[in-house]
Amino acid sequence: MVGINKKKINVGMVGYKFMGKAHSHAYKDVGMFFEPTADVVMKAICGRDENGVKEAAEKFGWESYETDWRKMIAREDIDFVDINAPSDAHKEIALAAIAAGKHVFCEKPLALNLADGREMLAAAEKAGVKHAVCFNYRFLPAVQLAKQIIDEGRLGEIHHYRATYLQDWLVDPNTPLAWRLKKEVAGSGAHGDINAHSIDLARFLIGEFDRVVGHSRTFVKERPVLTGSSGLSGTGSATEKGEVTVDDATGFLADFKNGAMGMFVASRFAAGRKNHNTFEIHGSKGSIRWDLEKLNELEVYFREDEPNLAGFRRILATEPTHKYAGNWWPTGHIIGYEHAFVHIVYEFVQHMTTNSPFAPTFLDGVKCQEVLEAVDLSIERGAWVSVDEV
Ligand code: SOE
Repeated sequence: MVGINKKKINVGMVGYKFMGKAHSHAYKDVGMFFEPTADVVMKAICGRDENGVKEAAEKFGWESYETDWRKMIAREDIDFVDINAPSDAHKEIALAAIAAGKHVFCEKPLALNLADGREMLAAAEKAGVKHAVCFNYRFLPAVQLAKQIIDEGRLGEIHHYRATYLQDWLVDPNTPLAWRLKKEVAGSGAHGDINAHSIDLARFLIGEFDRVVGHSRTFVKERPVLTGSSGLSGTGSATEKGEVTVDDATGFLADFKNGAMGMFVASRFAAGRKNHNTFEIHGSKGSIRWDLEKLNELEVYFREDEPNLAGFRRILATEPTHKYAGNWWPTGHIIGYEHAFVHIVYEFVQHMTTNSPFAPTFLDGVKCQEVLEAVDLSIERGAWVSVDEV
């Protein structure tokens, strides 16, 4: 609840497109459904195009706007900086915010590459500011339940971890060359954008990676040059084409430090799959399966069940006992994609204001980047690569 005498924490946000909207929504909702120790004040939103950022400020409910992020960071009324601009901007903005003593909330992947991510982590740790990477899917009630089941040992020893993150927005060769298809802006393609989520979920749920081996494809090597952006892709030129410099799909095998075997596939060419983020885990005592497209549900199988009654059961994670669920609606009144952002914002506000434990930090961003780069190296070498090597 917004309280008259409650402490305030002021956010300045860089970026106002897809993630900018998701984050703005989270800042608006967090005080209505949760009781953070400080009210988040949406102080300033920043973007290069004045008309665009002004319109976003009005529509999303920001108090002011800036067209220069340096100016926004320098403002004394900004306590923390939210970075959801394209990936090539993360490092410069984060380092400037950290140097100004501001806390940082950064979209994933943390950086264009591992070296940059490590630099960001070192700077944040040295300055003693709080830092977060927006791996939002950890914060869904069903995913939290999966973590609880595993931590309680109910799956026993983990044997298999299988993750898919499948989209199809590039299967049309005329989909234009958006920033996500340029290595210098995005770092990598499906790998850094969506395998990054699967890697983070795997680390969250079952622990660290040991070694990896991957393969990757760019199915369409040239696409129409972007003429206007909207949503993920935008509109393209009828005549001019440009080179795609990232992967369309990357898959890899993994061994985990706990002995589990992993399989991961990320693709933007999986016709019919829109945002199919799944994991399935098999242990000595049972299995669990989750799918973002049914995000409130967790399928669970326990081997100890009576044989004639055993089978996968579907748990609807909307009970007040399921983490975060009780803050929303009565049982069975499901939540959606945007709510995970509210939950991560809530946890980060608590972390900034009360020093409560928090993850994922820049350290998790770096750990994820290590796995991403180990996979890239394995593709280059055509051999397994130990994650400790990168
Ligand atoms: C685009 O592929 C994208 O929006 C990702 O960038 C997000 O992180 C993911 O949650 C959904 O897909």
